[in-house]
Amino acid sequence: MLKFLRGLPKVELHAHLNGSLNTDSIRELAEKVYGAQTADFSTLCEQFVKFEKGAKLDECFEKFGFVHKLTATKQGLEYATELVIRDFAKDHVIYVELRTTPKANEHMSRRAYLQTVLDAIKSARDLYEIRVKLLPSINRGEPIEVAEEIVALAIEFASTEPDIIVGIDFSGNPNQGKFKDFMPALSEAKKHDLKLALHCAEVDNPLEIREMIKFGMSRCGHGTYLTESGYEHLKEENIPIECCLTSNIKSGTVANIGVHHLKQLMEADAPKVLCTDDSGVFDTTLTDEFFLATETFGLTRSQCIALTMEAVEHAFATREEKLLMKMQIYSYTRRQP
Ligand code: 6MZ
Repeated sequence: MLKFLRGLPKVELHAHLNGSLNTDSIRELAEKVYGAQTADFSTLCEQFVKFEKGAKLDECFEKFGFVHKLTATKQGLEYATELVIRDFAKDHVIYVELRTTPKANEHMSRRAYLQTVLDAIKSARDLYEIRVKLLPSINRGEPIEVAEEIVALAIEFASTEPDIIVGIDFSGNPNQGKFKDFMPALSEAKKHDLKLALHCAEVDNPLEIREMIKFGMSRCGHGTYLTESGYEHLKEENIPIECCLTSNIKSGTVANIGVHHLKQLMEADAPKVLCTDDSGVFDTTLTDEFFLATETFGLTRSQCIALTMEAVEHAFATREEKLLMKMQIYSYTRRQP
């Protein structure tokens, strides 16, 4: 099964750029861009992927600071983007939607950040067999004005790069900020035909969950704390839940893998996609996530193929791109014993 899953052409729809650098790539990045590494750095890397049992979601967010230091320069960000794309391609991911919050610092403006990631995506297209799209992220822990700037940049960049910039992600620590405050910025993005991928119900916040469902979205990130009626509504609207198994377990938002809502979604034949979230921070790959699903819920090969096809269906890709991906998957499965 593992061999089959490794080779299976997969589609990744929920991957945060700075969370997707695995430890080896972090080392590579640090060595290439910042010179030889010290023993202290290796210890830091080990701590990066270490999660104590019962870790809290807040602790995950502290981990990103480590990578953010490495991607704070144009050169670091550019190389990190290439490494992330390379690592997904290595795992036979044929399509990835990366999401990232443009950050401003002494080296870069938010515009320069976005341009750097965009340029790195364009260069990587010639190097790896993978299609890459980009969703600029709004970090809910930051001020509304920053969200407005990010949406304005996304709209502007999407007008020249509509093949790459396809939507907006709403993420960040769900214990910070209020969704309601970001609604005008998100409405603006929607008005300009950008798709919305919202982190929704990652924590138990019934009022906010209701607001988000009413507001609408193209895809729902995590959906852990949705109520029955929430699940039913998403199913009726054909809105998939981006299920990130390892992320949910390690960050403690789902008690154990046996009770993960993927099972419920499979049984209800509701829309869902398997994703990694932060393959670096959570030390996983999309193959690992599929394998975990097969081991835990007894998914068959056909169910895994159906899941990867479902991801194609929910990708923010064109009809032609979807057709090509389906053909690739079909051709792989036909060659299997
Ligand atoms: C919510 C998350 C997340 O943007 O610097 N991020 N937001 N829930 C999660 N579940 C664990 N995992 C990552 O990538 C890292 C950023 O993505 C968001 C956080 O804002 C984090 O700082 P970028 O590329």
